Amino acid sequence: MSGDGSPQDRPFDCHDLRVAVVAASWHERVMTGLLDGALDALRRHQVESPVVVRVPGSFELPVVASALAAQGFDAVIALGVIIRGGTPHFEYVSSAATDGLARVALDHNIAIGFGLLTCDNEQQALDRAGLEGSSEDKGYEATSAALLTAVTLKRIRR
Ligand code: DLZ
Repeated sequence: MSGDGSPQDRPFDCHDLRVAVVAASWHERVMTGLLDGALDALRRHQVESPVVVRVPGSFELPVVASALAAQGFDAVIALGVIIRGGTPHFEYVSSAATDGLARVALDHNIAIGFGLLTCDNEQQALDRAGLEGSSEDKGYEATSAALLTAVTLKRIRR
């Protein structure tokens, strides 16, 4: 939980939502924290049988999120960690993943959980990963924000 008193801190009933998680595989220790946080949020919001799909890297998140969105999921939670290196690669992968996920949300009119960490170093990522000693849990936060969005979209469509 974020612990900052935001609406995301109070779980609400999402048992009727179909939710998928797509998770990159780089920086596995951080990813374990993000994935645990996301699954914890889904459990607390009573989401049943979430589908979890792993992809190689964050660059691959949007295309798989798009395929999941096309399958009729109410929300897709995207998790990844990109750490700055010595080349412009960081910018390219970060932009492609961020822009791609935003496009999936708008093209499919679906809630996308934006659980993508873009950090200067591993410590920044660990601080946000919801692990023991972390100050933030971005996997939980991104998931509860997506669930809130999915519930809102359902209400608007009714
Ligand atoms: C190649 C690459 C690099 C250098 N760094 C990361 C990273 O920090 N985080 C991440 O999720 N993925 C990284 N990748 C892999 C790319 O996202 C992608 O999987 C490959 O370029 C293959 O398409």
